Amino acid sequence: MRTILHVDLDAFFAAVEQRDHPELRGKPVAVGMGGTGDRGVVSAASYEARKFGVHSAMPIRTARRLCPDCIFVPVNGAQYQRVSREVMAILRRFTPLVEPISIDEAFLDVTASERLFGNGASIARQIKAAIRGELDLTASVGVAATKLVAKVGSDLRKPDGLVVVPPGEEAAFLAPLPISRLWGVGPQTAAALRDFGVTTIGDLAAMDRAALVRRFGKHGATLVDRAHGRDADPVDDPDAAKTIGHETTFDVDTADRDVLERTLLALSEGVSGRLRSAGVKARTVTVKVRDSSFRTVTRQRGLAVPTDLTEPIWLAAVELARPEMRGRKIRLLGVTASHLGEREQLELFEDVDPRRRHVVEATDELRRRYGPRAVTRARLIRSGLPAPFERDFGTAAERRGEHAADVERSGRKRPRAAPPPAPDLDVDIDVRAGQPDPEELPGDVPEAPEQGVTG
Ligand code: TTP
Ligand code: MG
Ligand code: MG
Repeated sequence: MRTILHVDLDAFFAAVEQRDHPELRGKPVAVGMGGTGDRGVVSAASYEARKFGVHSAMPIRTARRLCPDCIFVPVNGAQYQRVSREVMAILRRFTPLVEPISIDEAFLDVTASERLFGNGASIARQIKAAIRGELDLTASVGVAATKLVAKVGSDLRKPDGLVVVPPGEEAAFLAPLPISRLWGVGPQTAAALRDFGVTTIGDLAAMDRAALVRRFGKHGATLVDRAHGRDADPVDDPDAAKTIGHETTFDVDTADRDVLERTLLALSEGVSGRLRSAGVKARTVTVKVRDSSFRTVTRQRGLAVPTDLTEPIWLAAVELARPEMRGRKIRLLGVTASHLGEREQLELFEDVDPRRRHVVEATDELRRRYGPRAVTRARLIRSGLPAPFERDFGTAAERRGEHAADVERSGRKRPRAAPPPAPDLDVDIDVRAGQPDPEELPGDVPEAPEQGVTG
């Protein structure tokens, strides 16, 4: 039995602004992305502003209408990053097992710290006191035996909340809450569940597991587990060697450059998706090439800009692999990302086109809900190549340095075999139909994969 805390700062950006500018304290404040003019969007709203219905992601124009007295201030990203590091430093005093999941929140596994600092509830109170005393900010904390329940708990009594769910009481704690509180239940899943008469987490927990699996596939079983508060996901050990990799062995060794480069694309897609779901970016790409004589070469290089997108990883992989593949029949290819950066919302402040990121994240969400094959890159459709994700999101085995063994053992990636039968909710959406692929780099893509779609 573990003791896990989820800590999340209250109205983070707005609270930092109120702290740094005392004239804003006690007032309705909205921090605006893209400027504070009518074209901007609210990043964070102080709790005073929320009383008027102002919230994150709302157009500033709307916020101004709902709350004419609101004070709009521009985003100061560098300052929030600085404060975020100070928060994380406080958390690390209580355990080395701190897994930041965004700029203002983290999971902590304090199981081994309880003898030193007291039980989970006591550690939570000490953390809240330190954040208040040293940083003049408030945080809400959930304490439970699983990440899932701790996260629901921290959100329940905001601001300045503390919710402790004793072991064994997870299901009873979750039961009265609406299903939208559960991880992995977006608006569409919620609507589909309503067709079954499910509105609370308790309704979901009482559902027939087999019926949910018929309707939602494997995700259905996960949903039932989560509704009971069961979630085996451990807090990530920041000291563990971290890499995220995919590799595949061909059924028949091949020298076909088109197939090889498409395979690198599918592998890069899988790697980038898992980087995003882990909230990290990579600075190094490694390829592994094994030919028919079992000669195995690995080559690696750094990236100019850390990334969690497919194309930069793929371009690096192709560049590294090409000289090793030329004139050889290839048996195995692998792509691994390493030197992973901090799990912070770096993307809030970088200059990747937000529309591009938006589409990438929407695609991730579809895959999360409907399975790995729900969205397939146009260049991979009917190519018979492996789906980019054939494993569960968030599986951390590779990051513990077990990836080679793990993939070898599974032996299930068969690039030339027919794709597995689609689950009933599976739809192949050509993300490029009618619009440019937002993840595509203009003009700079290796040429082969556009041609000769097989199968
Ligand atoms: P959250 O923790 O989701 O929100 P919050 O801290 O503002 O409020 P709460 O008390 O409910 O936790 O997000 C942390 C920060 O991330 C938030 O202060 C601003 C930023 N952010 C955005 O820029 N856009 C968004 O859509 C969201 C949700 C957050
Ligand atoms: Mg917050
Ligand atoms: Mg947060």
